[in-house]
Amino acid sequence: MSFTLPDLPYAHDALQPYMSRETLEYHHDKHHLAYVNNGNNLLKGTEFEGKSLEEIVKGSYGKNQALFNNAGQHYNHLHFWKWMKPKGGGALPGKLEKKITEDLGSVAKFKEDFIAAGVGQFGSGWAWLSVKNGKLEVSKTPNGESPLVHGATPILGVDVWEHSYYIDYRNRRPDYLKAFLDDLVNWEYVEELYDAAAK
Ligand code: MN3
Repeated sequence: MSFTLPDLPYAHDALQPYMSRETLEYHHDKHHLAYVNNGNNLLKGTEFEGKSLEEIVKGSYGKNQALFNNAGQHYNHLHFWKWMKPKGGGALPGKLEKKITEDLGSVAKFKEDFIAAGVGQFGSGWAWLSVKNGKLEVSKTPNGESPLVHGATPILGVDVWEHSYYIDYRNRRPDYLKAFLDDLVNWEYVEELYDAAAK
């Protein structure tokens, strides 16, 4: 399959003041579009044409770095837009809260560890909550990598590339991560992905 840029599931200014219209205009309309266009060019003539996005990401990892970078970032951003919503954050759905408490100690401890993963990622990358062998885990990855290539299923991720926060937060990556968790996350979508991964 070829890659296509989806519309944002909300208006460009709908996440203000936590993420500005300008950030989304650059991040979605330009950065994500570039991954889509570059990915489509790099996909042509490879063994991965006709495969699903997940198959392309996993198959190109460690084999075709340029294709992996763009396909991986396309996969990450497809979810990233849906991991946020206007008036996001707030209380977690019950089933997800219970699982986080069981596997990671408490919601507060999870948030602390997730922020630490994002702050601790040196340079560009992502922080994650994923399901591996039935258990939740927090991790970080460089560049366009995701837990998908490490045998896990991502259910929440945050982009810590500077293009994701520098217009709004400058160098304050911890403040961006806190706002992401407290005011932007679409927890219903996270629970939906957890349910699908737990099946
Ligand atoms: Mn990005």
